[in-house]
Amino acid sequence: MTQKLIQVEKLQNFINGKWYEPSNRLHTAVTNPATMETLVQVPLSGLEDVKAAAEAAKKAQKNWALVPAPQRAEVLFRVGMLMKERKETLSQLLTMENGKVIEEARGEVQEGIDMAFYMAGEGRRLFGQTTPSELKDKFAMSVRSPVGVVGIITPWNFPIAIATWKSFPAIVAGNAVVWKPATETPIMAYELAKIFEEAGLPEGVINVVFGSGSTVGEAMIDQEIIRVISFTGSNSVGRNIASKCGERLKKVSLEMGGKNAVIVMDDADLSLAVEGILWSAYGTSGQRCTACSRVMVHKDVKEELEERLQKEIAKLTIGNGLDASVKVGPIINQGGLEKIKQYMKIGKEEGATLLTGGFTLEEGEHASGHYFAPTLFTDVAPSMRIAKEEIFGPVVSLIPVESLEEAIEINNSVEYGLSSSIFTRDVNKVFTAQRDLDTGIVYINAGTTGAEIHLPFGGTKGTGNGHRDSGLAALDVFTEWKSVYVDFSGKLQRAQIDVE
Ligand code: UN1
Repeated sequence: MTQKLIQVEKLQNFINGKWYEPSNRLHTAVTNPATMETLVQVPLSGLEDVKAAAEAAKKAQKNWALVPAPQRAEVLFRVGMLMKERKETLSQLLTMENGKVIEEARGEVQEGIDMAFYMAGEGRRLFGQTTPSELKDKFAMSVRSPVGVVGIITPWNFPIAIATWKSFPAIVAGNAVVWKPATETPIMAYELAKIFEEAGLPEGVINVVFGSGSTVGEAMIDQEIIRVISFTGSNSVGRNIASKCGERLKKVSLEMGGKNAVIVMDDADLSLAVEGILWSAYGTSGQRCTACSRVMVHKDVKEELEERLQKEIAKLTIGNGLDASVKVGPIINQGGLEKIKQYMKIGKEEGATLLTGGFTLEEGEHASGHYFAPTLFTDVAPSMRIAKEEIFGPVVSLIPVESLEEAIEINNSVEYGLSSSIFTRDVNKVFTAQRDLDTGIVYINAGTTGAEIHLPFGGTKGTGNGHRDSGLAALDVFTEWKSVYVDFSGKLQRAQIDVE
């Protein structure tokens, strides 16, 4: 299957509408995390390639911004149609490079298709505002104007969806893009670049430079031409990007993880809660920013929830995501696996009770690949590191609570604020929770994952810096507000002075 789906051995950068070897000729291997087989070689580009991409973007952006937005949008409609036609191939490739199970890969590709049609529709809106002027015979309006050249840095855990969340609004708004995809998952970037090319996006409007964060990412920040950096990834990298962009007065939009909790009250539909926890905690092997990694459970239903979760976890099949019966795929790489193993030690040392899981799978079909068993700790105290830090694996901590107020306080006590959820049948608790949970996304009677693309995606505190991906909010990252005053009085009117 691999041979059939991947047609090239070495990926190339996509700059100014052409495919180039990186100028330093360096590459590294991309590995399927389920099998450890090499899929393709990805460039490890350098400064020269980033410069070339930024220059190409600058040149292309001038003309692209003059193309009427509804026509810019037509390209996105074609991109959406091509993605739809290739949905199955893209999904299989995504499973091969990322490891997520095929059903979830299809879901992710669908997210990208949805974003294409949503943002294409925006080409006929891109609404501004008209505002009455203080003065006679004067007209005032504010319009969205493209920022110019934007840089996007996308992660391996949602390599195609997050790329669409960032590049589509940037493109429809009249910007040109320099894009650094994660080196773990470059095939999605290669496929999307080919789709842009076939859809007729003018050369230079999107440029893909493969390589490491420390070289390509840093070089992007250093380019004066690039006026915005939109990043999704780890908190530590995000903070570094923010301070570098801060020094350079560069706009930066950050999306950095979570420690997302499900609250289960004593009046909850427990079967639904179990389903919600399983899906949002162990789906994608817990490698979502939105993954559930804490459950605050009311003490009256704690034992029952523990039993039911253990029973259902035992049924989860772990393996290669291309097998449709598999529910939990591999961990992205050895580094990710080591981090999860480290937290097993920490959890035990801190005194949490391990109910199930806590080990790697290395025998038989799991002999090659990075597999970790779905794990459940209980009697976890909110102060423990496993209850506070992002593990990015299939690990859940059950924290017993006595009231909704206590659950909300614990929810809000962590550094992150991306997603949260509550299972309850009490309408008063529902409204209290949606108001008081300090996260950018709140679910009622559903798990912590499953954000839809036409709503803002992002979070509070250590999750971000106040910006949002997706939804209309994404346009705020990639546009500047321009206030335009048209005086048709034929004389010089002085604002604030000639107001009589
Ligand atoms: C992420 O993990 O960074 O809401 C993105 C969700 C998906 C997107 C997750 N729609 O879980």
